[in-house]
Amino acid sequence: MKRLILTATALTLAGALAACSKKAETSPSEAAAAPPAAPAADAMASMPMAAGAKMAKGAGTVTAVSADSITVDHAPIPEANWPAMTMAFKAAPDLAKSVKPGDKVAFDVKLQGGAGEITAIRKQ
Ligand SMILES: [Cu+2]
Repeated sequence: MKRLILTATALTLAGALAACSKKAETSPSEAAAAPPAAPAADAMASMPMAAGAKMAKGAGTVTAVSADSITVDHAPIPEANWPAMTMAFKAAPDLAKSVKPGDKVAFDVKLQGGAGEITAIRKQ
């Protein structure tokens, strides 16, 4: 009889541990992928591009342009925690075509995973 109780206790513990580790697996990914308000799975399925992305504004001088990128010597961007620097941003071909090295510009940038994509750019 005693042995039976011990076995039952062991099974209960194993079940509790399994539940624990399952919970631990889901928490970090939810925290990393979803903004606080988003109910993870649904929001991510309907708008994958928006997950974790953040918009910011920048200003600077264009130093180089390629078919799908714009390099800007930009002022600090507090939203991204970036100091002033020269860096290449991904940009749609139409946007890249609209500027040339030497242009002073203001731009909107979508920040995601430490990279930035220019979504709008205006000469100043
Ligand atoms: Cu930068």
